[in-house]
Amino acid sequence: MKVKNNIILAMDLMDLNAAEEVCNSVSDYINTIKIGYPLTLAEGLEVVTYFKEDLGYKVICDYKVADIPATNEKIADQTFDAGADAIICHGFVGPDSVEACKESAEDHGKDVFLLTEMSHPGAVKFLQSDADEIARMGVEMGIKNYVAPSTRINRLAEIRDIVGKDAFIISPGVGTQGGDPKETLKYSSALIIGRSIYNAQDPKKATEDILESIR
Ligand code: NUP
Repeated sequence: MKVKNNIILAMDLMDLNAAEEVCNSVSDYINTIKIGYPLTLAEGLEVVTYFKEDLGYKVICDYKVADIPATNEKIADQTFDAGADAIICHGFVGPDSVEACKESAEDHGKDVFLLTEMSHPGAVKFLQSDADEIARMGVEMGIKNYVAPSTRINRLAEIRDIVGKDAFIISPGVGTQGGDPKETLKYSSALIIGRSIYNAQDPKKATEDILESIR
């Protein structure tokens, strides 16, 4: 996946007009939007179609799919049918569940991202101890795209080591959660940034400042 300026906007505003306004204000710099449950549940799955078809963005659906294979398949199929370019699925559910998302992605000619370790403090309690194994599973399964945290650079570096230099890693946790954009891009292919942009007084200026900091 090619991401303009290596920045993905996490659009977690829950009002479509407000979301569109922010996206438009940064569209000189950002062409890839991550849509998760907040906006989808507030405004419906049609937002995916709207951002993809009407506004022309690449859309990654952050649905952290984590169910049995049969249900994962249904979730992924609907997400891709709505127009998503990619879906994020959890790895801790195991290879059969991940395979269901991967097959759906392949059937639709789209991408799957495997979530390894999460960025928030609580991820240390359970997920961290299995994150390397999750990444290894992804490699064995032939998965090319990963999500790994910018808030723990040492863990991001380890996950990069496991998935290899050609894998595409996208990293949340930049800005509000404490991750540094430039450090993160030493190991990651693209940054996922939400509140630091959409909650800024001037989202365009906030984006320009981040771009400046990673030059
Ligand atoms: O480990 C993860 N951490 C994380 O923050 C995996 C994620 N998918 N996210 C998402 O990235 C989170 O749900 C939000 O949409 C975005 C980060 O937003 P912000 O902290 O920049 O506002």
